[in-house]
Amino acid sequence: MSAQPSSPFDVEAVRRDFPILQQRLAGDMPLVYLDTAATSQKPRSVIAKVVECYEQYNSNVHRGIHQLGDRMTTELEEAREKVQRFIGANEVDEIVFTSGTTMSMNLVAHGWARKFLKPGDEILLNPMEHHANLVPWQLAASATGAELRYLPLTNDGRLDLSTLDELLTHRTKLVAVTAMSNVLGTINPIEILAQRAHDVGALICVDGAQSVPHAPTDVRSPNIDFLAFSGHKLYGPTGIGVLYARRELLEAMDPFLAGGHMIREVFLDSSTWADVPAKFEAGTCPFIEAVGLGAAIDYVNQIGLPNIMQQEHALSVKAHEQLAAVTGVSIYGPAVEHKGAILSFTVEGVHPHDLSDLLDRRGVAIRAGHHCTMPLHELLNLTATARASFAFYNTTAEVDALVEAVIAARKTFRLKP
Ligand code: 7TS
Repeated sequence: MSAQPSSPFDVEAVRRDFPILQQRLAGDMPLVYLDTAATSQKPRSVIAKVVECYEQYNSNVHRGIHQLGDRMTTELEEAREKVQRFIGANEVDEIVFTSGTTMSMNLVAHGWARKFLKPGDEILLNPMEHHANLVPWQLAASATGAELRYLPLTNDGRLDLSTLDELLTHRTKLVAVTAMSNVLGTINPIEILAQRAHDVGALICVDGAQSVPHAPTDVRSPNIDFLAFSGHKLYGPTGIGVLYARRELLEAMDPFLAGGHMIREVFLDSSTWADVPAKFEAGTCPFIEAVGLGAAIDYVNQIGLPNIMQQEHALSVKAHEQLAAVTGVSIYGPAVEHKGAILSFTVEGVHPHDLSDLLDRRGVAIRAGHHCTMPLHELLNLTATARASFAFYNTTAEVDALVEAVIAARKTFRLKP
C-alpha cells in the first residue's frame, strides 16, 4: 500500500472504458451504479477479450492437439500467471481457478478441513463474515466434530482483538476472516491475525472477495495460507474465482470435485490425482472467464491500485459526511478511515427495500437486505440495511445524487426534514 497514486486520475476517461455506465435508465435517468460490492462493472477491454476468445480461438483447454486448443490453453495459463503476480504468490501452481469465493471456501472446507480437523479442534470466525465464510465451516465442523469459536466485534464494527488470547489457542486450527467486510466496510488486521494464528500453529484463510479488487494484496506479507476471491467483483467475468494456497497445503489436501482433468490415472476401483492445481480443477474449467479475469487484472494494473484506493476513499469520505448529515440516517461500521468504500445505512421510517426502490426510480442502484450476513444483522438488531458501495468509476456527482435521492425518499415518506 506504499505506492503513491499517479496523477492525474481522470474519472471521466475511466468511465468511458465502461460501456454500461453510458446508458440512461427509465425516465432518462443516468445510471448511478453504487452496487459494486455485489458485482463490479466490466471495462471494454475485458468484454473485448472474452469476445476475442469466442470469435477467434475458443476450444477446450489442456486437451486439443490443434492450434486453437494450444492458443486457448496458452491464454488460460497466462491468465493464471497474471493472478499469481497480482497477489504475490510464489508459484503459478498455487493458483486454483474456481467459480468464485464461495466455491474457493467450500474447496478449503472439503479438501482441507474435512481431512485434517478432528473433535476438539477449533475454527475461529467472527460475526461479520459473509455466509460464504461461515456456512462451509459450519458443515465442516459438524462433519469432523470440530468447534466454531467467534471473535466478538467492537461497538463500531471492528474485530475485538482484546479477546484473542482467550479465543486463539493451541486448539485453533484455522482462522477464517474477511479482509474487508461487505457490509461494515471494516478492513480487518490480517497481518496481526496471520501472525497470531501462526504463533499457535493455526492456518489463516482470508476472504478477499471485497479487498482484492480495492487494495494491493500480497499473500507473502502477511503470510496468508488460503486466499479466496471472485473475478466478477474484480471487474472480470462471472463464473470465475481463485483459491490461492501454499503448494504444500494444496498437495496435502484432498480433491473437492472429481472427474476429468483432476486425475493422473483412473482404474475401475480407484484413481490417483493430477498435480496441483489440476487436482482441484475437475472438468472443463471456466477458461474464457479466466482469460477475462486476466484482462481485468491488466486493466486494474493499468489504472493502478493506488489510484483506485485514492479515488474510492475520497468518494467514501464524501458520502459518509453527507449522508451522516441527513436526519434519521444511521451509518454502520467504523470510522471511514478504517473502512473500504462501502457504506451501509438505514433511514429511520423508511425500510431499506423501499429506499432502494425509490432510489432506483432516480437511477441510483444500491443494494438492500442482509447482504448474506444474517448473523451480523442480528447483532445490529436489524433485519436489513441499505448499502452503497463505490468503485473508482464513480464520481462525486454520483455521491450527490445518492444523498439527494435519500433526502427525496424521506420526503416521499413525509418525514420531517
Ligand atoms: N465474501 C464476501 C466478503 C463477499 O462480499 C461475497 C459476495 C462473497 C464472499 C461471495 O462471493 P461469490 O462471488 O462467491 O458470490 N458478496 C456479495 C454482496 O455483498 N452482495 O452480493 C454479493
